[in-house]
Amino acid sequence: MADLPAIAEILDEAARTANAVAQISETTPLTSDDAYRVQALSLERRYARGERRVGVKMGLTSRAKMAQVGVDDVVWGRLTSAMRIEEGGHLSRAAFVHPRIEPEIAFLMKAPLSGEVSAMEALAAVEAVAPALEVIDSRYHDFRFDLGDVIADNASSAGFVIGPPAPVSHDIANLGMVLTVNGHVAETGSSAAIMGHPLRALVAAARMVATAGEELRPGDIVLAGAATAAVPLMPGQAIALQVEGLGAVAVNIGD
Ligand code: OOG
Ligand code: MG
Repeated sequence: MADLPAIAEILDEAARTANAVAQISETTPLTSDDAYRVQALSLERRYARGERRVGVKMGLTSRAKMAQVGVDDVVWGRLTSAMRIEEGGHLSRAAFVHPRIEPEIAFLMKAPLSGEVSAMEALAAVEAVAPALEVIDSRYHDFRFDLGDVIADNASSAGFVIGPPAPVSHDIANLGMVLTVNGHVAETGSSAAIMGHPLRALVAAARMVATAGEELRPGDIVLAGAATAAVPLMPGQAIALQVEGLGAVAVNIGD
């Protein structure tokens, strides 16, 4: 029997101190179920330190992301209050192991959502949509992991920046997304790269949180997952994402 609380402590400490650790799978391959238990246990440690759960993130919802990390399954993780970065604000590179940034779409929830729901039901529970940046940071050496590793590591969650909210009447099916670093284009894509339509990521989020006995709650943020590969972060970078018709979101990287 794997010691799941001990693994949760290792990963939580790795995240808290920004020190990479060996892949758990090297010694203890985890089933997805056990890996989600580790994730829940590691989040309990964060909540005990005063962080609040503020939503969830979906990961590996685009082919570009699956190809970048070599894992082909959609995953989810929990977002906490400590991960929030103000729009246009700064983040410290030193607080992370090897952070990367991703262009995303965020849903802001106004009603509870959980279990098997249709796209229409999911949309009815959304207050607003927004351009978003996600900062990911694997707690494993070289950003390498298998499915169990990345689930246990809270799907590499590290930070997020939410841009100006837009009404849900806005069609988000196929919006151009341009990620720039210091004004130069780093990645371009479309919101359609996210499971064919970002709303499908919200439907998947409702289903996946339910398997953990949880729900999406009013006020929650749900990140749909990156439309393109992630870009490594370095001090001095000014990062911006422009989403066609939806607006822009930016963050600056400090030492
Ligand atoms: C896993 C998290 C992926 C996304 O948007 O696809 C993710 C990773 O790539 O480390 O956040
Ligand atoms: Mg992401």
